[in-house]
Amino acid sequence: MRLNVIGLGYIGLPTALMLAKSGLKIVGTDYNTDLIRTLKEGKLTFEEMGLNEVFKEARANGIEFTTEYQKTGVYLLAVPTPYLQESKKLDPRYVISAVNSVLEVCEKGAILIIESTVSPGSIDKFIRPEIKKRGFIIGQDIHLVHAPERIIPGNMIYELAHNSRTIGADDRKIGEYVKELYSSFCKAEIVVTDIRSAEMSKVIENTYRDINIAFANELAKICRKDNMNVYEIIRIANKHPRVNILQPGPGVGGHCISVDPWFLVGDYPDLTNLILTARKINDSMPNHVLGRIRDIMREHRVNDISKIGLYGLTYKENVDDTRESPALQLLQKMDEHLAFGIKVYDPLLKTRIVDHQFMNFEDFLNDIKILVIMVGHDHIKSNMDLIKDKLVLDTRNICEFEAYTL
Ligand code: SAJ
Repeated sequence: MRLNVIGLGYIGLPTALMLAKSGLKIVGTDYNTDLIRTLKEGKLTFEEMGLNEVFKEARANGIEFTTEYQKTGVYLLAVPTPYLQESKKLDPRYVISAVNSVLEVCEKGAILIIESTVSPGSIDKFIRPEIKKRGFIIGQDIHLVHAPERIIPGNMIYELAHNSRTIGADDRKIGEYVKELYSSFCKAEIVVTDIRSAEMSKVIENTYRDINIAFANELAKICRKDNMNVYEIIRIANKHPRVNILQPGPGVGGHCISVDPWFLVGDYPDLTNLILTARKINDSMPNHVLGRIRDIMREHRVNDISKIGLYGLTYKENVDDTRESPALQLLQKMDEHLAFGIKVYDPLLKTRIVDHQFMNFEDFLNDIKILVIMVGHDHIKSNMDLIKDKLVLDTRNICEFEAYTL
């Protein structure tokens, strides 16, 4: 039996590779011809700890890459599910289109596993009607499963093997069968439940983290007002056995935590005060950082924006993903206020994506007076000596010397 993984991005690719490494016959499909060509040439499309090793093993086990959907018994869909900017609701277009492409080729009795995160109720609302429209009987001709992913960029391979998983299925037997498939690489508990519970639990996991980070960010603002050390205060509070506050930062980026809560806000606008407020607090952080940069410029009479350098463009440490990154949000805000010329550097980015982006760390440092650490990459942690003499705004609390904080 072959399994066709559809969508070879940040989630689909590592999952396909882990399945292939475990000995299953895997075909990876993506409509992006460049991406497929790159994978066929034996090159990866993004960097991730341990991914290269798994790639080698999956290739040795015969994983195939193609732009064509395959005639197989099991499909695993990991396509993007963005949200619509205005309504904040899920934009189901990629997942609908992938489902239709599967329906054009699949065998009777095929299992369709949706891994992409969707807002609760989306499978009933968008996916079932597509299947019925084509005359398929759900539960007979097609079996539906929702198996939302849980892995964290930066530690994906480890987490694929060690995180507990949720399998939502209409039919318990199918759920158990899919559980078997996943247990080929997942050594942790795999819970079988219904589809709606799987949809909802995934979205609230990320929402919970968003709210917790928002609490930390609000505390940072309160502490700034009265000159208290937020990190010390959180460290002490977390000694309480039932308290676990996350860390404040320059904002929440990535394609998960800053997106999923909006699904709930979009669908339940009257019931999501806390969730919406948390989103607003986290979205306000790039502005807070701008305020802190202004404070430091005033204190040290620096008037020239080109004397300021932003370190880190990715949404968090040690990944090369810039989606919804706080640093990009900050640059956008500056742009809106016609404040151009701030310098930028990120060691994990191999190409230039913004103006005034340096590709060499030393050249970048030579040109600036104030350094704003937006991301705590290992690279900067091991180069503390080089930045000690700058005025440093450390939004990630990583400096070993005295620096300005949030
Ligand atoms: N952040 C903080 N303070 C913290 C932790 C994170 O400001 O204490 C920021 C990060 O810098 C980053 C953002 O939040 O900008 C999100 O980063 P993250 O590391 O918290 O999470 P993601 O987006 O990389 O991955 C999340 C994970 N979800 C949870 O931990 C509940 C991951 O397990 C999910 O699989 C992933 O979303 C997803 O794909 O949904």
